[in-house]
Amino acid sequence: MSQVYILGCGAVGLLLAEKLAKEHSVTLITRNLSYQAFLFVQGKEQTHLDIKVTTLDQLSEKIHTCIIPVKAYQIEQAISDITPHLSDNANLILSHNGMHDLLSIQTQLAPKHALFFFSTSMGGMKPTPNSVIFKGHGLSQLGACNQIAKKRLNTLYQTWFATHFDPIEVVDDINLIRWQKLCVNIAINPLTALYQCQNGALRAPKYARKVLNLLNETCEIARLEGVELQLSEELTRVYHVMTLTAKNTSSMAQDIKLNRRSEIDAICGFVATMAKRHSRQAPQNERLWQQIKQKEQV
Ligand code: KPL
Repeated sequence: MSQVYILGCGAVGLLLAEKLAKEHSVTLITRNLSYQAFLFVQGKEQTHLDIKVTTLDQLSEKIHTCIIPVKAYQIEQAISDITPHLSDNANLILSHNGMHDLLSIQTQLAPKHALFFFSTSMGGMKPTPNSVIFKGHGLSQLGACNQIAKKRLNTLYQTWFATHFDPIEVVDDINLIRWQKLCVNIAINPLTALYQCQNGALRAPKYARKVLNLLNETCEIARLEGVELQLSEELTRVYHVMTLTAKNTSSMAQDIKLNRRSEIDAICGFVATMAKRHSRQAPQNERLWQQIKQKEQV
């Protein structure tokens, strides 16, 4: 049994906690101790998560493995909060939607800190702050973001992810999986947020042109960034995720419904900004970015 910490208690954090606690000792690091017990709901079954809960102030030992499944706009803060508590050779696993500058994170880490990225489209919904409803397996991918992580990737995968995360893929090219996940989030999140529908509803023919145009544009901008995505493969992946998570309400649809800040800046906003950097335009992403920003302000 190994020890893993999870920073934050969002839907993905709680879904990961449930899987990892089957074999390991899991500690959730929360802002305060308002909630000591967390519930996992699947179909008609409810179980209490077999985990410990603590705060950063109460941490009594250095952390060796920490998963950081926070929103894209919370990453900087999360990294600066956690780094003083890490052991010299800690493993950090980021898991978020959208794009974030990995170099700016890397500069805050010690030389032997390994940085990984875990991408998942596993579905979860939080009806209350201390419960999560499991909504579908989705696809997961794991990759290394720095040299030291490349050396530890296989061991990290075997220790934490090999058993309970099927289907999961270990990938060599971290940039590729970040762009692939971005394509999934671009095709699903903003449209489900605007139309307040479940992921599976986007498979209807009336959305097909929008999905195709968005992905086509995203593949073009990825190419300018040196990442070769095949439109047909991204379309297949996106429709596969829509099917695997058909009954799920995307995180952005939930954020907009509950008047919370969304991750649109790191999703469509990222593509539109990259396009400008190359003196190009990305009107499909730009339009959705602005539409969701307006909704955030309502
Ligand atoms: O990542 C997701 C999210 O909701 O943020 C998807 C893949 C759309 C699954 O719901």
